[in-house]
Amino acid sequence: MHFIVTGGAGFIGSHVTEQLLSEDHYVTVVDNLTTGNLNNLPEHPRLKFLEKDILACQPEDFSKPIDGIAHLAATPSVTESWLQPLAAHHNNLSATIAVIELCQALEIPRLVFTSSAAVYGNPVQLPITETHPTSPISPYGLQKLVSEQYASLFAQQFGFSMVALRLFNVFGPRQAPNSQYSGVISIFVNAMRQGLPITIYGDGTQTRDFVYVKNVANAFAKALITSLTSGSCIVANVGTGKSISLVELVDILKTCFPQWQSELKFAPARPGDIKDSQADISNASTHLDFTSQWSVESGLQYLIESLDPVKG
Ligand code: UD2
Repeated sequence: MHFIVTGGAGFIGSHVTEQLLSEDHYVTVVDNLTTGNLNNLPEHPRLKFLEKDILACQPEDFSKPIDGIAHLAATPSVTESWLQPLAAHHNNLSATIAVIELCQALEIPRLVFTSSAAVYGNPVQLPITETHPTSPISPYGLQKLVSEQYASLFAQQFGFSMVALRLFNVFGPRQAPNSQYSGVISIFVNAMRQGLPITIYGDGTQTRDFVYVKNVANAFAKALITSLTSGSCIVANVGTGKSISLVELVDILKTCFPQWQSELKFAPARPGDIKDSQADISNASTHLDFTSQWSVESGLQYLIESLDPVKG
């Protein structure tokens, strides 16, 4: 089959691309390389790369037939969405509408949209099912929620099928640790391997459902190929179904970095930080035959093995 992956040179998109290639599919990656990097992609005879913003793409840019599109191109940052709301709106919501137009023009039967646990806002019950109230507390969460609604509306009207995957806390190789708002695992792993201190914001009892990126790539592949009737829409959480606290995370990381002797600092909780998060993944299991194959521990092991040795 032939799939388009938008944002396919990014952290999660490049793993989705690899997964699809490993399943013998043809992949066209579209990426404007703002945050993506060509080094994230393998050279592969079944992979085509188009350096372009998805908002500038025309149907003529692609060769038909296309069996599905996985839309991962976005500004995946809550902070950015507060600082530059219009730019984030453009990249997160308008870009989704551009993808919907491509689905119509190119008669693409399946759209898999990258949504986020951010659509739920502050959880009122755990684990979080897809019927949990949606009440975003950031422009980013709102843009993801409205994108889902656009995709669902157009899928029903024009007869393509849509799967929205609400990702929880994804981690793994190629996740950039370069800002204080990067994923906490990328920040902690980066610091610990260099023997640097780490900081927990809050008391460390906050919990998250950390999901290894290969689990997520699997969910995308299944969402692209699973049999669905035209016009149908599925919304599914993608996590492990288990959560751990930051203190527990640090304990696991200490076993991965036994030589780490630096300081564990505590600082005030970040404003807007949610306390607990844990996915109920029964919808993904029922509709997409999804299972979380890699635990946090095994994912961390793969992540650490994938890193180049620290220089110096
Ligand atoms: C995640 C998503 C975010 C949004 C949100 C919705 C990531 C990277 N971010 O934010 O896009 O979907 O969920 O709820 O997946 N922390 C520390 N020390 C550090 C860095 C972080 O203690 O150096 C804490 C942070 O305050 C938070 C926890 O670690 O309590 C997880 O932080 P995160 O930025 O990895 O993810 P989160 O859940 O805030």
